[in-house]
Amino acid sequence: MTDEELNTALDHAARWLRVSKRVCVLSGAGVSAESGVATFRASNGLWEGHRIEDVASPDGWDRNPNLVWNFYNARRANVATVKPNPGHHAIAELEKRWGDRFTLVTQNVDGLHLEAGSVNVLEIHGSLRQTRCTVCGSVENRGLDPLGEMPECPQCHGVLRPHIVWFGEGLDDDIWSAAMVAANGCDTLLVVGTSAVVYPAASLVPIARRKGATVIEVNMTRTEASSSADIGLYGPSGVMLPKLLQKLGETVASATG
Ligand code: BV8
Ligand code: ZN
Repeated sequence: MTDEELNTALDHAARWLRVSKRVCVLSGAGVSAESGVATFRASNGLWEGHRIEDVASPDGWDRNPNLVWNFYNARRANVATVKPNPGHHAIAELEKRWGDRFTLVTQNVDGLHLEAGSVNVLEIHGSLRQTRCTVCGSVENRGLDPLGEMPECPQCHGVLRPHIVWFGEGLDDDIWSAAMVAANGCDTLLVVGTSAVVYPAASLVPIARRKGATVIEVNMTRTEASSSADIGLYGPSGVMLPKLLQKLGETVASATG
């Protein structure tokens, strides 16, 4: 995008946001990229030679739970060393403007939105910080300290698994219903840092659009969601979102100045 095209798109997005009553954000791995968290497609969907869909799946767990814990322990260790970036903070700032009329739906499991101060966050794919017991089902937040190989449930000594939605697993009904309510009810959907290829998360874009929401895409490149986007802000989300926030402030100032 030329500077002029970007400025026009930012003005357009800020003017629309200014009159929006309810805002929903759908975020993906791209929003954490500038924090140093690898995205899925940048690694061509591979981790140490394994297809992520093979490791992050019930079959992968049944085949080799140790390998799966190695995969998640490596990501937990990485996330423990990183911090939210200006893109996470800008989304937390946006939430402050709309309060309970703002919902962040994230596909990310790194918890960086929560660390940046976002409050109403739907972690539809779970969290690296949480484990679930495969026997008693207890879900615990264990932070990012090392859990070692094949951690056991303190209550019943059953094997713990990451409390993460794997490929081929259904999403939590209540969390997914809340995400759909947010997408159906918003008049602006910001789609940030996602390739929009994973379902049902990606379906939130057409769901919002069908209800007449304006879709603003923030990404480095065009994606599967681009054809549904009214406005595209193409550049790093850690740069684009703070610029959008600034424009929004200017819009407010100019409207009330
Ligand atoms: C289900 C947890 C049924 C794991 C994840 C064929 C066609 C369509 C669908 C399917 C199909 N075959 C199978 C399916 C269903 C499948 C699916 O969608 N597969 C895809 C791969 C085709 N979905 C499922 O299996 C779901 N479950 O359908 O179950 C069911 C129903 C009821 C009952 C029982 C069963 C479960 C999906 C959840 C899988 N778990 N995560 C983990 O994280 O370890 S998904 C995983 O992909 C991550 O959560 C990740 O967030 C997500 C999506 O990826 P993105 O976030 O978009 O990341 P990606 O790297 O792709 O893109 C990054 C983007 O950022 C890029 O666009 C890039 O340009 C941009 N970017 C980079 N840097 C920046 C940037 N943007 C801005 N700024 C930057 N600096
Ligand atoms: Zn247990």
